[in-house]
Amino acid sequence: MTEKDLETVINTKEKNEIKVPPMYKILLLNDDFTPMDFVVEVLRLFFSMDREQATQVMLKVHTEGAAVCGVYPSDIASTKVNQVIEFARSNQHPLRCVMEEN
Ligand code: TYC
Repeated sequence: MTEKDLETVINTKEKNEIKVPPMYKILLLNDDFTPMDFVVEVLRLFFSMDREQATQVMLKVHTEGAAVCGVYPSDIASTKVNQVIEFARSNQHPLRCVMEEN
């Protein structure tokens, strides 16, 4: 194989490689005011958790300051963060929700 052939093979492989999209963790952050039951509802509604799992994640946020509630591609993650914040604000709660690259 000539050097040119090898270059073609490498370039073709690069083109054919499927790129995985960057993924983002969504975290809930603790505060002193948002009711525990409300956080459990958020986790059920926006992250499809059952009551048991939602309660565990809520308690992890409460005791450790933050917890991951899901991992998603950028557009889904930012939509969920906005939905959670909008839902919290419309119920007068200061709940914080952020995304960060995995
Ligand atoms: N610390 C809150 C309380 O004692 C409960 C809470 C849990 C708030 C998780 C926010 O993301 C949160 N009522």
